[in-house]
Amino acid sequence: MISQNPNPTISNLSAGLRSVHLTGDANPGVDANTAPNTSTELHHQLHQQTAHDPEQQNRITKFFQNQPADGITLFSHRSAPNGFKVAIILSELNLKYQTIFLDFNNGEQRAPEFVLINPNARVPALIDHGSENLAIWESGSIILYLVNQYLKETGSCSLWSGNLAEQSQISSWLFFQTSGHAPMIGQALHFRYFHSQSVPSAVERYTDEVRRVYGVVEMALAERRESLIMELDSENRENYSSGTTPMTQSRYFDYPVWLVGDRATIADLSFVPWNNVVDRIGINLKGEFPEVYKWTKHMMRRPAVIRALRGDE
Ligand SMILES: N[C@@H](CCC(=O)N[C@@H](CS)C(=O)NCC(=O)O)C(=O)O
Repeated sequence: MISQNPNPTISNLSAGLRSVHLTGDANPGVDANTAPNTSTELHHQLHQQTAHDPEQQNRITKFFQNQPADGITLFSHRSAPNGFKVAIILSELNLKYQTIFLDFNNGEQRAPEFVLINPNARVPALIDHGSENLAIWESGSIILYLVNQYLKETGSCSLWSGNLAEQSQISSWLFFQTSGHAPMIGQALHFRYFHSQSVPSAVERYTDEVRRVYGVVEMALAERRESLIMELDSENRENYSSGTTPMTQSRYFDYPVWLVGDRATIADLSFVPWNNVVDRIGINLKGEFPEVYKWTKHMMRRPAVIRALRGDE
């Protein structure tokens, strides 16, 4: 059950993007030669890789020994776009939650208690304490849980839909974001900034793939724009159709358009934190993907998005 939580933030650790291994192996200490054969060995290895600072390890252990009776805990990281993706949805739904920002430098994401709730040892993960400490991992799955629960409890959810056909349209974009958009930017960042060797072909391959993904989104938004202008700017419709007046002159040219329906949904909002860092791989949204740029700007102006990106709960 989703409910209000008065607890304050537990931690405010900051590590910065340079310390984030966006794309490294989930368990970098486990290689093919030393891979464990049994769950006991695996458990032992995970213990070995946990925080070197005992106080920090205590922090995670203590939390799991004495979990809140109600409310939501989000496990995130100060520089993790996938964590902010979930924070944006929590904030948009106006849910009370606390964030534990894990310290990757100290291996907190591999603390045994954390790995029990997220076998992939990454953020985000979320615990719904009011639902018998139900633990959910993978950003897309967490987002779907939150909107479905909200819909069930309140009877409507503008970020989602009660209609199966619309749900499937929204899910298509959400899955495209989590499987195509985020990982490709993650890989491009990795090969540009963190990889041990310079591999220009990998930088090029992943940056091109991000551009391809943005091309898909740009095309979809441009189609929505055209339909919107044709519908709302009816007195100029003929001129737009014949090409005598460019659509850029329409007063609806900067009007918000959305991937599904006529409102922002989780399909749109899931893209925000990654759009926010894409300039670091040399992509200029404003110049290269103008509809994506306008769409991102509209979302970045939403008070709930501003709160979430600031780290306010
Ligand atoms: N598919 C996962 C990706 C999670 C992920 O890669 N998280 C990164 C931060 S954005 C992480 O936890 N990295 C820590 C590490 O690699 O150890 C999701 O969408 O939740």
